[in-house]
This record gives sequence, C-alpha cells and structure tokens, in this order.
Amino acid sequence: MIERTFVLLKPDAVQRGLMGEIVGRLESKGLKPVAMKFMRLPKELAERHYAEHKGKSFFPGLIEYIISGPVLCMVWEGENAVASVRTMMGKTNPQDALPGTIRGDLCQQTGRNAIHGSDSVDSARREISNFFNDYEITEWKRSIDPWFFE
Ligand code: IDP
Ligand code: MG
Repeated sequence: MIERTFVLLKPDAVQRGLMGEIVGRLESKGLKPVAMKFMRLPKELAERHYAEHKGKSFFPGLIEYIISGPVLCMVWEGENAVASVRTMMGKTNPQDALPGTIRGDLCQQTGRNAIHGSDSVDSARREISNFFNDYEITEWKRSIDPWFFE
C-alpha cells in the first residue's frame, strides 16, 4: 500500500550535519520526497505536534529541545512508508536501536535521537496537515519508479 509519512530531522541532526546522511538513506530506500521545509518551530506548533506527550515528565525538555534550533520537516511517500520509516529509525532509545537503523548507528540518548517519524497512518495524516498546506505537497512522477515498483 502506497502511504505518506511525516518525518522531522531534529535540531541535533541538523547541528551535527546529518541531514544529508539521513535524507540519503530515505532516498536510497526508494522512498520519494513530496515535501520539505527547513524552519525553527514556533513553540505552539511543537506543542501541538507532541500533544500526546503533554503532562509527561519529559515533555518540557522535549519541547525545549525541538525548538532549540532549526529542523527539517518532510513528507515521504512509498510502499508501507509509515512502518518502513519507523523500522529505519530504530527504537526510541538509541541504546535499544539495532545497528543499521538511524538511531542505532548515529545516536546516543533518547533525548537526542535525531529523527521523528509518524507512528500510524492516522498520525501521519494529522502531522502532515499540522506542518504543510496542500499546495506545499508536490505530486511528481519519478523516472526510476519502474525500478522500485513492478
Ligand atoms: P518516538 O519518537 O520513537 O515515536 P515517543 O515515545 O513518541 O518516541 O516520544 C517522542 C519523543 O520524545 C522521543 O523521540 C524523544 O525525543 C522524546 N522522549 C521520549 N521519552 C523520553 C525520555 O524518557 N526522556 C527524554 N526524551 C524522551
Ligand atoms: Mg512518537
């Protein structure tokens, strides 16, 4: 099933110069970018994005972290894209994330785990609409698609 998922490269990924590495992994997998935006999140948007965690002990620190510098907000499309990106990210705590995953290969701690990816198709829909207008999502045909999709 072709799906869309929302991916955000967090301030640590940007500061550490890992945008190219992570975008490269998603591209190589065959996922197709349909939206990208580099920005510093307004606090209100950060709190809306992480609303499910409001009230938890780590919430204030999470918001401070996510607004501490620019982030790269993206929408990626592909086969089973939501679960596929979650698998590529690895577990939330990088110490539990397997080698070969983004967090497993590149991160040390839960509070600096480099990447967000939607956890369900419903979350993806909600998150995409929080960050992007319809006209910012670009439908395009990729000439190599027949080499990814039979
Ligand atoms: P996920 O990013 O793998 O979906 P969630 O449980 O949804 O993980 O948590 C959202 C984000 O909140 C995590 O990626 C991480 O940045 C932060 N976070 C979660 N739990 C903790 C914690 O115990 N300490 C610090 N940060 C946390
Ligand atoms: Mg989550």
